[in-house]
Amino acid sequence: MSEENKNPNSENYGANNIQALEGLEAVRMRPGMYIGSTDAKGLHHLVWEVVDNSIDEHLAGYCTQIDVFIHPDNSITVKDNGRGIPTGIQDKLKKSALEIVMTVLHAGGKFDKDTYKVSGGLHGVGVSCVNALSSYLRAEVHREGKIFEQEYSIGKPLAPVHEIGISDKNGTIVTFKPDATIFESTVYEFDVLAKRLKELAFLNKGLYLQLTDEREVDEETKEFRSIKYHSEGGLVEFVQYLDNSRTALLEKPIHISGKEENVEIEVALTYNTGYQENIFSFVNNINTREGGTHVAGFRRALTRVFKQYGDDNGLFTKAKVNIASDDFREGLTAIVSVKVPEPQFKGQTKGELGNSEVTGIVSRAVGDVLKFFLEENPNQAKRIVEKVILAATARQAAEKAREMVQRKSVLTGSGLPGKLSDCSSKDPSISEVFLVEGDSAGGTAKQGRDRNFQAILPLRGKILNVEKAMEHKIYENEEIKNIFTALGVSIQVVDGERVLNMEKLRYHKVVIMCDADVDGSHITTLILTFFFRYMKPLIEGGYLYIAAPPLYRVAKGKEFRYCWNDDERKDAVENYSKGKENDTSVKIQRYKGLGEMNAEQLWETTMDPTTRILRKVNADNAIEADHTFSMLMGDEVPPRREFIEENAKYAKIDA
Ligand code: 0RA
Repeated sequence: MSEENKNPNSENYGANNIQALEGLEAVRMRPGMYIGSTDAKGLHHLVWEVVDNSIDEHLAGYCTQIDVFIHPDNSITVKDNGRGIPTGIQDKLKKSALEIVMTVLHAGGKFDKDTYKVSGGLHGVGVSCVNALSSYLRAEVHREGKIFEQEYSIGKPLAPVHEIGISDKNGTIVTFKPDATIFESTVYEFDVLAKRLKELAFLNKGLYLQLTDEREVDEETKEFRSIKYHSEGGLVEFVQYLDNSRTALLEKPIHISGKEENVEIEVALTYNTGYQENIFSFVNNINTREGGTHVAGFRRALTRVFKQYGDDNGLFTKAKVNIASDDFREGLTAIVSVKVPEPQFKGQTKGELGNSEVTGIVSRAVGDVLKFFLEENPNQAKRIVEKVILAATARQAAEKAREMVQRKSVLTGSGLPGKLSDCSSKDPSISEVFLVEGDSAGGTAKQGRDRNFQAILPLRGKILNVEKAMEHKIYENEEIKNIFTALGVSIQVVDGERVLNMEKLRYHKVVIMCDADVDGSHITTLILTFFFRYMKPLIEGGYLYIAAPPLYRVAKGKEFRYCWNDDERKDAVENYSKGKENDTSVKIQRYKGLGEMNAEQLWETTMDPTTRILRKVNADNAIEADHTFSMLMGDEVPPRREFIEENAKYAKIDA
């Protein structure tokens, strides 16, 4: 780009570049086609559509700060200090470029191949879609010393673009209110927005991001709830953050950056003493959950360079084990981020990069730096190689242990664990299994259940912490073996990778049922960690749930009510005492554990599909989930308890 073009005041960008393509009516007719869905996900997607444009301004070198506001009525403002959307009159349509960007589909206007775009990436449909799906939108542009404004309703301008003042700054401020007739829910979640903004801060080092929630005022400071994100270290800080409760094997993460054929590469990687592989990948700031050619290139380089290094130094022959490529990735945490001018996305959820040229480019860049690192840092190299050898040994032990479990379950006929009280139904789609904490609660659940479709599997006390255990230990653990065989799933090795075979899954609802106290939350988290690490497809399939037993029973005489939180309890007490203070005939029973309920109570509060509350577990944000589980179950103890208690309160009710 020439210097002249970089001047935000120049009209060189040319309002002419913006093409008119499609009407916004189509977007309102079929919103799902454009933003994926009209549920909470689609609602939040609107924010990313606008923020992505601001990020593009950052990538182009103009924007240093992005502020997002959630207003009390759940409208949103995104403010940036980029160049500002051009406002000049476009020759062809005889309209302001701003109006065209806001009202014409795919008129982002930035068809410059030298710059990378986030917008127009995965779902990228442009800000005009946000406009079409908003009952009200206002765009304010600071550019060329002036302030311009235009307002819209369901995508239609209420007046032409006009000047409303002067300004010595550049930037764009977009405020929109999602159309309540289109979205199932119009309530924004602070945490959802915060998580992605945090990720964007790591991915775009130097950029300042801030989220302010005007719906919530801090009681002490009297200020709005607000959070700021900024990272100078970028991806290096990102992997350090991900591994902050694990024990590092390297002094600091290895950082790789390079550019070839217009593809920009940035990678940060480190090793920890744990057993998990955590590679997260991005293309133009978009999380590629299914990986793709960039991840393939990264893995290829890792295997090639370490194998060469081990062979050259005779390290593997000495150890007398066969090394598989998996072994090079045990305890690895890495972020692979590429910027590709014209990314092709494929795969089920379009979360996989397809551009084949990227594999070689990433592989070369990563290989060169890694090779250099190993040569320069023999001590750290040795630590990694030792870890790889350990991984290979453990993998072979795990394969044996797994075979044993899986073969045994075939040999013993039905193969079902003795502890399982199965249901009569053999139809997985209507069958449920409750994983219950402790034998005694298990007994109550067994009495209380509807045996037609509800099975009970009691689990003894604390189950193994899989975050800290080696894989073979997991298959040797009695409780975990029972879970595998009861559910009817198995782990198989396909092309050297472990995959979960769910073809014979026996229940479409797997419900974790633990006490409603801190210990119970801890056990729930242990079980969740196990599912997250070893049965993720079960979570992704939407089969995993958490039961919510009530916390209180408030009674007066023969009348009573169950309460799931303090507000409900207060309501119930007020109701029964009818304003009378200290009414001693109102009795509050606090349930500390499932054991305090009898079978009938457990059924009506927690197991009866018509009255119970089940929370569906989802793994939407794998990055955040990984960090959470490593924090809860990993090496550093202190942050845990607090976190569990905090999150017990905020857990979402889904089903
Ligand atoms: C069209 C062209 C240019 C920038 C933008 C749109 C733009 C859109 C948004 C949406 C939110 N913030 C934004 N910032 C910029 C290029 C501008 C130029 O070449 O001067």
